[in-house]
Amino acid sequence: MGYVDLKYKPTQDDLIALFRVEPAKGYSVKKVAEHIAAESSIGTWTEVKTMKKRIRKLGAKVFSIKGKWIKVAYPSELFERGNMPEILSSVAGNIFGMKVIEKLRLQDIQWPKSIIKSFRGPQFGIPGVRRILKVKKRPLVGTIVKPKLGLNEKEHAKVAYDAWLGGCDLVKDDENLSSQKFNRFEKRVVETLKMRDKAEKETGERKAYMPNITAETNEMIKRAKFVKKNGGEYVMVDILTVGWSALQTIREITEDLGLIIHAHRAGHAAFTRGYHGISMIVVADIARIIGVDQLHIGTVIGKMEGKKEEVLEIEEEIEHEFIKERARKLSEKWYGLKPVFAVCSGGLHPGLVPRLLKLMGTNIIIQAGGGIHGHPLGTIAGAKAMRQAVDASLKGIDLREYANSHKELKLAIEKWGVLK
Ligand code: CAP
Ligand code: MG
Repeated sequence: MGYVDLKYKPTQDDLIALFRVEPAKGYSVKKVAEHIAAESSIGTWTEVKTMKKRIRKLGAKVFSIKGKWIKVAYPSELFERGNMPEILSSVAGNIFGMKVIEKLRLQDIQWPKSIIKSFRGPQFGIPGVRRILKVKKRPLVGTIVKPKLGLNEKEHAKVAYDAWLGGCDLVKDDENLSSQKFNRFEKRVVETLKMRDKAEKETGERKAYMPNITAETNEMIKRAKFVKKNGGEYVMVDILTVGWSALQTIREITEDLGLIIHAHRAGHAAFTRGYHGISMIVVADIARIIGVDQLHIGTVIGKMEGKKEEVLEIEEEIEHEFIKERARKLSEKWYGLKPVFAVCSGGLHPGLVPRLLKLMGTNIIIQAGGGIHGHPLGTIAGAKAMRQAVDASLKGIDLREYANSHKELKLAIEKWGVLK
């Protein structure tokens, strides 16, 4: 059955996938495109006698082949509304394992309104988070409690308190901290929220704690309810290790509980790097559609890989209402989905702030773990130095000059330098 139809014009209601294809030896891109469209919609490796005329209409259509890049249109009735796992089992399932493919990368998806509207989308997004934290315009400053594992609940809470005292708006658990023997979830939440309240009173600023609820789904529901009961406003979830189905459940629960979702992407680089896998753009799409409020997207200049063009594309994908079509990028309409806060984190320190803001703009969350707790004078000074770096950048003052009258920043720059 022909799945390649270069004359096909996709309808508004089709889901469109953009793939980069490296065929196995002896196969053309066109031949492989045929296999991809078949296997990800209604076909298999051979014609079947059970096929019916009406079913053929459901077949995916390859409507564009340009070099290694193909576009495939899927009738949206192939997909169950509100069921992200099933959608991905189709467009991001068996096809990666087919022998006819050397490498395959799912680069982007254009989602039809009927599918987008079958999910909740972000409850708060950027405007809601800014309203709750009472920070209108400047970038939010956050930290991750370090060492990432090993502190007990009270030590954890004290590090958080110092970070808030020094000027952090947000403090999060690290991605691999859940409820270990040395730091139980419930006790940590109670102790850390107590410190949050203390820091709010002493600074007069809103402060927020993002406890990591990553666990088996029923356990995550319990932990989210515990956070709410104890006056928390956020949950943090490692969205890839918990899985899309669990994230959908957490989004349902947070709707009733009114909790902000901070999405960590630990594990993404197992399949978002290089030419075989799924791009971070697609991960960002899915996260926004299901409805996270904040998402780690990279820093370009920190310790994690992520080229400038890609990180900026991810920021555009999660913040804008319309995305224009361009090379290696499908257009997108988000039909009113709230913008998701871009979280820039990983290897950051005060000396990188000016360049980061120049690259990413100021409507972001800047997170520094080592870059705060590694400050020569400790956490409070580290948080102060981050805020001083943000203030200097927003005022357009050179960091080294600003450091002359801000000792915490001066010490940070002496230790880690400044990226012009
Ligand atoms: C950063 C971090 C974050 C990374 C994740 C870490 O700590 O807590 O998990 O930012 O990377 O554990 O590395 P540092 P990404 O500030 O000490 O580097 O945001 O790219 O997903
Ligand atoms: Mg971490």
